[in-house]
Amino acid sequence: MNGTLTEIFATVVTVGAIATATVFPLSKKSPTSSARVVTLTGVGATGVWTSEEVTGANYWVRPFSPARLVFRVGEEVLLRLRSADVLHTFYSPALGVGPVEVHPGYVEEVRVVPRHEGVLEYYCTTVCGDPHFGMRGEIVVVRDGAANVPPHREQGQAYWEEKAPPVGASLALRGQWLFKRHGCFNCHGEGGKGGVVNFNYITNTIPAVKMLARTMALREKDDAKEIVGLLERGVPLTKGGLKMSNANVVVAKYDSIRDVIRKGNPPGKKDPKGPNPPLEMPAWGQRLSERDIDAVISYLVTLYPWEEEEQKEKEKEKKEKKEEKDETEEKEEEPE
Ligand code: HEC
Ligand SMILES: [Cu+2]
Repeated sequence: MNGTLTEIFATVVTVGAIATATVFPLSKKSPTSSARVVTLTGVGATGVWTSEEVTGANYWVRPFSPARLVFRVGEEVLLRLRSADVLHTFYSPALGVGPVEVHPGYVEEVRVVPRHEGVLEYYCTTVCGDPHFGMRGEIVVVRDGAANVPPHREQGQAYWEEKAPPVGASLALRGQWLFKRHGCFNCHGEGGKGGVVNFNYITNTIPAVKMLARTMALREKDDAKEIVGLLERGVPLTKGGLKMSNANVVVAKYDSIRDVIRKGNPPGKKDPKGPNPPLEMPAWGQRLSERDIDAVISYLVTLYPWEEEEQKEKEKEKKEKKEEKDETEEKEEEPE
């Protein structure tokens, strides 16, 4: 596999238009003298795009650090995309590039001229192995003459090597491990807290799955406990088997959530004419057993912040009551 790296030759890609950058189709004679050449190599083994040189000799020897790219507004950059191992897809809708398939042994070239300052994310969008879901990076675009502040990106932990909990651990604990092990947190945030931006996605950020209890129509902590207990014992959830009064709704929601996890779900677009959001809920049916899917659901249901939400609810009620009172007082003051 590494031998192919010595036979690299260029291909030409023409990519479509653009949000913040201009992309030129390439002539065979590239690069032009003015463009700055930036090479990004996809490394599937550790899930990074790196600007270090990857060769057959060093591929197995050390991990490569994620690229820290800074472009300047108006600067012409020739992006050279390579793969060190397997097929990757480079996609940066924020930069107006891709998806571009990057096969090992080939170089894909894309010319970009950033038009605005900002932080532009890029991804691999072909599932290229367990580390795939951490395979993303940022390009910081700065004004010409601005200080060179590269993005600060920690080398991600090797989440796919996370040790499984001991035999006999609870189902929810297994779910917590699976959430980490399969890199779900890369899209849903640590502890499922959400906030991960998805370009041109209908709600801008990916759902906070720690709120799954609410999505499942669970109304109180005891309902959540009941569900987690039944799943732990492997009792199939049926509306007849649940104590809660809205059991039929809960069971329907549970079934549809299982389906989303099994089969995935394409993300809705905010602007229908815009690019596809880069982060898409994958189908896990091949990689998670039915029991594992229950494990993940158990874990997510235990994350719901009941006390916090109750407090918020109370404050909301108080505020509403106060507003009502103020309104009636105002009316009384009004002269007839
Ligand atoms: C590449 C990003 C990505 C990864 C990795 C990912 N998800 Fe998702 N997930 C999404 C997106 C985007 C959605 C919303 C899809 C939509 O708009 O319907 C979603 C939706 C969901 C939902 C439904 C949430 C709701 O409120 O309706 C659940 C549950 C879920 N994911 C669980 C998981 C689990 C468990 C894993 C890991 C095994 C995982 N996801 C990995 C992107 C991801
Ligand atoms: Cu990938």
